[in-house]
Amino acid sequence: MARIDLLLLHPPSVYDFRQKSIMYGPISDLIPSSPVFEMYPLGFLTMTSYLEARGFKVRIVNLALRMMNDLDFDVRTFLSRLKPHAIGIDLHWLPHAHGSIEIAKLARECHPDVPIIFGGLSSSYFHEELIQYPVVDYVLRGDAIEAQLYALLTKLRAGEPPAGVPNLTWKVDGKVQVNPLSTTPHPPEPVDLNPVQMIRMVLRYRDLQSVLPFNGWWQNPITAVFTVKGCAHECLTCGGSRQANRRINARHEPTFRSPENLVKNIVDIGRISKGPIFLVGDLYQAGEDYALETLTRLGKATINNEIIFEFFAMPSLSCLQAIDQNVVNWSLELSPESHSEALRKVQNEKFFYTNAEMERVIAAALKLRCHRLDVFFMIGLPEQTQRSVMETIDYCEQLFATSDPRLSCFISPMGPFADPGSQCFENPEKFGYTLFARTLEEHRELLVQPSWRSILNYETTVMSRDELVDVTYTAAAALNALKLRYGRINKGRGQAVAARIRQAAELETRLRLCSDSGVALDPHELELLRGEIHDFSVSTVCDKRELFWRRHVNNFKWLGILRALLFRS
Ligand code: B12
Ligand code: SF4
Repeated sequence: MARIDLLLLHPPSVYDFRQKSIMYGPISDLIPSSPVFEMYPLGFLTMTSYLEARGFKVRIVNLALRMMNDLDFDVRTFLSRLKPHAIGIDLHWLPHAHGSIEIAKLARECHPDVPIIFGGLSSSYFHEELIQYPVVDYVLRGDAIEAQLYALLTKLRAGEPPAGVPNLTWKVDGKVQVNPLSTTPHPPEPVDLNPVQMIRMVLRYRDLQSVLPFNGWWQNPITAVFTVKGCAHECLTCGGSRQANRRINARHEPTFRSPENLVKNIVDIGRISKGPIFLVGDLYQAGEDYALETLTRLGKATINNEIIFEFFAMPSLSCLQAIDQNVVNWSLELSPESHSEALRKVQNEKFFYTNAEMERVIAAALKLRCHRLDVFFMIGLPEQTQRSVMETIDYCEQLFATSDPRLSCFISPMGPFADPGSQCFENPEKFGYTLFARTLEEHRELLVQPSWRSILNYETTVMSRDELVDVTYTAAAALNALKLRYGRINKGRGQAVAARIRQAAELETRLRLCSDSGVALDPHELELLRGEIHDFSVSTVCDKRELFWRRHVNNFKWLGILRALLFRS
């Protein structure tokens, strides 16, 4: 069996979701994952690239996806067949609070002497609580820890104590040690993400299933390329905002990838995949010169993949033209969060833009070659009422009426959790939030509640958890009806979504009544809900397929893959 120096495991949100009767709700409808949150962090790929380039053998296993795709997949049996020297588990997104610890327990059972390392944003935030779990040996804090992980693995291999490894929280004889955060955790050039390493990994371990990022990726092979570590913005609800990054990662300013390195990464992906490439982070955050240099390089590289740009602030019209001149196939994502300018201002005061400014950008993009323009709205904002949410849907109608079918709108609740480290989590009273969980353990308990209403870790002073749930389904049904009317979705799909929303809302109401009256749900219904992740929690605010781009008959460039394997590191 091929050597494994580091086994990277991605847990499901809840272990074992296949045995539990939980209605997760539409908490993942606007991302490719299901409510199991089976997508592993991009950082798995950067860590792999860094370590493999230095002689370590890394294997990624997406346990969440394996469990979803094969109901008989037994985690214990699978893990016990492997012989790793170290195990890494991500607790990056807080919704993995339950699954990550449970997977660590299984890993410990199978490999009592193998060190278990946790990492990711939520691990960093909760490091002092996390290290108290007996199954957690090390927590690596920070958002750019490739070098520190390499140092830790090297020490472990040599049998030396990791006293000098920056960013590490660990234990000596049960006593917690918190090594200081590195003063240079922010390499000017964030570590590359080499897609060829993934193919090598598949061949080395003869296991494709474990490396796939989410259910359906093979048919919709979207890839993401990050442009930045950290963020310049201060959105109140975001755990990756500037002040959250300061607090958790000691990252005071965002660090941008060089245009050269960024475009190289896009070109590398374009050589092997025809799928869309999502540029994570607003290119114009680093200034117009940075964006223009990136776009000029992209223009010279002649990429045919669809490139998806997101804007956090509204770009100038010349920015849009620069995209159009240099990128053949492009799409745009905007997240105004609400139609209400007042609410938008509360959410992100510094980079506020008006509806009129956004509408000018929309009109200009649609006059150019922009293939698709998605506008995202959110439920659960500070000061947002039920009425305001429904007015957002009215605004969507306005956008539909004045734009062509390349524009679509989406709305979803902030969920399941308000992000730790965000301002609304750190100062809930100030921003009108009530939190139902603060610690890691409290979040673990929330995750196994029977319905998403009681899983939400927050409500606002103007919308209770019940109201957040109710308005989500009402708004989703109204938006879906608009999409049908304005031809954004075909009749069959639109009607199916409407039926799913009705069914989900009815079940949620029954669960609520049972919970409020202390009566158990009908055993037959409980059994129907056991292991259920699709019928009541997927495509219940929009059809999941609306998220994906057009497919190719053949999504991959096999010759390019072969060439990359033969000639590149
Ligand atoms: C891009 C992005 C996404 C992409 C996913 C990309 C991906 N596969 O990683 C999409 C849009 C799909 C997404 C979805 C979600 N996201 Co998101 N996302 C981001 C964003 C904007 C950037 C993250 C990024 O590019 N990181 C760069 C990569 C290279 O680094 P990394 O993955 O973080 O990995 C490094 C470290 O974290 C660490 N690390 C990570 N894992 C491990 C494991 C071990 C063992 C070790 C040692 C280290 C380690 O080391 C890595 C290398 O240095 C951040 C906001 C921000 N400004 O950071 C939000 C953010 C991370 N997302 C967040 C959330 C809540 C979600 C969702 C739960 C939202 C939802 N309900 O749908 C889902 C979960 C998806 C899933 N797992 O299935 C929150 C997390 C808050 C929290 N503490 O829980 C953030 C902070 C802000 C936000 N609200 O969007 N997201
Ligand atoms: S939500 Fe706001 S703060 Fe968070 S990553 Fe996006 S722009 Fe930055």
